[in-house]
Amino acid sequence: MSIDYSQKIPNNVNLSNDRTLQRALEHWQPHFLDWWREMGPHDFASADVYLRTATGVDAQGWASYGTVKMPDYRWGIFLADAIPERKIGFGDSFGEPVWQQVPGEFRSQFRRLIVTQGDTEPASVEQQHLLGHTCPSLYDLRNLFQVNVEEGRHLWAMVYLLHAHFGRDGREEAEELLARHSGDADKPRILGTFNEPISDWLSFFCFTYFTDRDGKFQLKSLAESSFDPLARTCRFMLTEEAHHMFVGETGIGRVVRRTLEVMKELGTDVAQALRGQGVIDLPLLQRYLNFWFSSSLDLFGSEVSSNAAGSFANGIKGRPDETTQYQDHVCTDATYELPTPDGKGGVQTEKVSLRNAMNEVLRVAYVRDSEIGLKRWNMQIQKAGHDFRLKLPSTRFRRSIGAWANVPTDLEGRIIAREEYQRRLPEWLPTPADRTYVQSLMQRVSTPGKMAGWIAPPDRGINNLGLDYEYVRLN
Ligand code: BYC
Repeated sequence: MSIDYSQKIPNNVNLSNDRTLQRALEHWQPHFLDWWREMGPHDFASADVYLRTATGVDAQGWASYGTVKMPDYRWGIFLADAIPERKIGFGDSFGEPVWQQVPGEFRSQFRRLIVTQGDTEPASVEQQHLLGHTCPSLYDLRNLFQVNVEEGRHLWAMVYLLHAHFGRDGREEAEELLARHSGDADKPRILGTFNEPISDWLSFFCFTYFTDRDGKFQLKSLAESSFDPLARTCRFMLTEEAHHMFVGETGIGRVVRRTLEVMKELGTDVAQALRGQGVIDLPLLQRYLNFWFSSSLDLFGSEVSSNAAGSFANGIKGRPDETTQYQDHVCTDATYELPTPDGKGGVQTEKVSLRNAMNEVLRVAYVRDSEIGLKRWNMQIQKAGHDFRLKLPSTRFRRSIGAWANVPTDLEGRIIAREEYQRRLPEWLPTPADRTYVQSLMQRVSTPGKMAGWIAPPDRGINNLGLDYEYVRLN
């Protein structure tokens, strides 16, 4: 179904046929806009931004480009087309018809997942609130804003489900999604990573590479859900998510390219010399990768989780690509072997039910996917003739959730003494001096076609436009 843009809330869910729901969402809309003005991109309300907006939900017609002021962006409710006769793809009700309404017995589980998903979307916009002031180019500024408005739309996607399917509780949860704030001492966002500040663009690129990739895997597993409106919503969100990860992967790739250029010019890889020329030395980049990767790993939850088992059994949340990637969709007898700390400084192998290990199954798929960018960046480094290689730390490193939470390990995942861990952290994570240095590079570049000195230009512009196009008119 095509998207109706003539309505106050653009949608392809026939909102005008359900006056009660329409009124409830129209009541929430000004609250959302107030939140956007206060917590969204700071100071850019009057800027003209070259943005894409969804016009249809099919593969071809979903993006149309044009210049928009962000507060006028057409946030709306877009579900991917229904798959006729769709059947439940996993769990105890495998093969039965999917649900158009939430079954009463699973209501609170669904609500919890939808709220958790919804909470991350505005959280990320809040984290990036001030970033526009220090953009390395207008191209990057536009990409930041594209990501921000789409995260805003993803919030709409979850709020629609809450309003349409969870009655009064859902409406209250929708208000709460605007009341919690990233990093707030009293009312923080639900998941840890979404309370980390993103005050520099290196963090932004790491976040869009690693944390948006968690989004990809969580959305893929919710896209398998037996609750069809949730599945359809997530399928459409995934098309938008791909661009966010592109921003991260190419952003880090451009940082690497620029650093390699200066390493060649100077004939050195000495950090101090490179910092003298205003670029990001590769060990510093590695420390940022360690920080954001380890933080994002926690977003998958515990390795052994009865919540995850329940979600799988009840058809609420499947595995990414459940239908195409797996033979056994019920997993009643299957087991999974997990390496866990034995409490005596060693590692043991625990055999658990596969259903209980679903969070870990997702995490393993995520780690594999995260390797792809590293291969590309390392290829650049190798081609430039350097031995240095970027590497993902072990999934045991610096964990706060799950079996490895608070177990001191090195980057290879070897358990070490806590004292050694504390002493060596400055080798592994950004130091205050690293952060100060990166912050010192964050100066706004807003001349069309110009780039900050710490990042190479992208290979191409947006939608076949040149790099010197004025992607944001600052007015
Ligand atoms: N921080 O059984 P457990 C995205 C809580 S990113 C704090 O281990 P479970 C995006 C958990 O909530 C994708 N708390 O795990 C990216 C539970 O608390 P309650 C976001 C945590 O429940 C960039 C307790 O610990 N989507 O879209 O199986 C920009 C025990 O939980 C954390 C989703 O996450 C943590 N890291 O699964 C914008 C999908 N981890 O309820 C957007 C929806 C766990 O007992 N969420 N806890 O008080 C889920 O599927 C699940 O809630 C989780 C955890 C995967 C998060």
